[in-house]
Amino acid sequence: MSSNRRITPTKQPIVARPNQIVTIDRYILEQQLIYAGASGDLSGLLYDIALTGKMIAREVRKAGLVDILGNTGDINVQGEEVQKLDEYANECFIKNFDHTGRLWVMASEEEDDPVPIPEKFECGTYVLLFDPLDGSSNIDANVSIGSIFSIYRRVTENGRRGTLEDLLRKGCDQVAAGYVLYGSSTMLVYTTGHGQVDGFTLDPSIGEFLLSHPDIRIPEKGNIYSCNEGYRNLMPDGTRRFLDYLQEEDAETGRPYSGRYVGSLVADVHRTLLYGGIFMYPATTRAPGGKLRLLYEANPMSMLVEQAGGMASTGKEPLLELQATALHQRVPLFLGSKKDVELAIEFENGAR
Ligand code: AFP
Repeated sequence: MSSNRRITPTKQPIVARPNQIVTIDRYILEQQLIYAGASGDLSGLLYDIALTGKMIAREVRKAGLVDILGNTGDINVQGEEVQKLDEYANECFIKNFDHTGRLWVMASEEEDDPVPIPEKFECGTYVLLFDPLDGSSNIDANVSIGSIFSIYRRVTENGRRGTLEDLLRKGCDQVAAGYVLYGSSTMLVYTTGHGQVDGFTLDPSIGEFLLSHPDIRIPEKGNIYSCNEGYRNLMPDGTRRFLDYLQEEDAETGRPYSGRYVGSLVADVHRTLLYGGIFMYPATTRAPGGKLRLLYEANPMSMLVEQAGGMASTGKEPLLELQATALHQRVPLFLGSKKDVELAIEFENGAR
């Protein structure tokens, strides 16, 4: 059987009832049981994401203590070298996944080239792409940051290891995607498709992610826009006219919209998923291809938003239909509530 197959559910997904405590382990296991014939490898990858998120969260929580615990390069009290957080997060992903036997190849936003599975370990059928610590320029200001991941089935079958061909894909081929948000609490939000997006909050006292946001649905229309308006003069005409439109007063269409921009994609997308509205990072004259990375940022976030009932676009075409041609390719991104993104596209295309 081709490893690129999609398994369809044979039972209805479980929906947690209020006041029920559901750990992420139990949830993943129960979700797996509704897919007859599932190998358990995807479940295993999700467990490993949860573990990696907890390990990174532990270090992020200590970030403000750097002057007390030691600076990057220092030797800490355990005799270990203090690492930069983004380097730690990258290493954490690689070390937690390279030996599991579930992956064919990996790619990290922090690495120039694909990350192969070492010869000494078994390979599997899945492909993992990740941004280990997105928004890291915010760390010192104690602003929310996050890790983002994207999972595919491999397309090459031959040889012992995956290749670039397994990594350069369309977002619509993803089998799972999600993020871990290191905010006022640590949350893991993921989807494996089928119109289901779930959020889990880490209870630090027991070290478990608990189901806190089952079946997240994004409102069809919101009243918040999220965009770095510092670059307004560098943006295309259509984007500037769209911003003008959102800022006009019109009670019937709920304008003006409120502006919210953290500058940390995970935080901005998380708010957009929960409250609705639109997040946009358009092309600018300084970054004509956009700033955000297609494979590590735009694709996984777009899958999440679309599975929650929203929409994602480059401004010209459906984002998830874009064929990647380079590992670190950038792309303009518009995502959020369906009606808001549709409107943005009309402005981008000059229809308004
Ligand atoms: P850093 O990882 O350098 O902080 O970049 C964060 C990011 O990739 C993404 O998380 C934000 O949405 C976006 O860049 C912010 O970019 P601007 O600073 O240009 O608004």
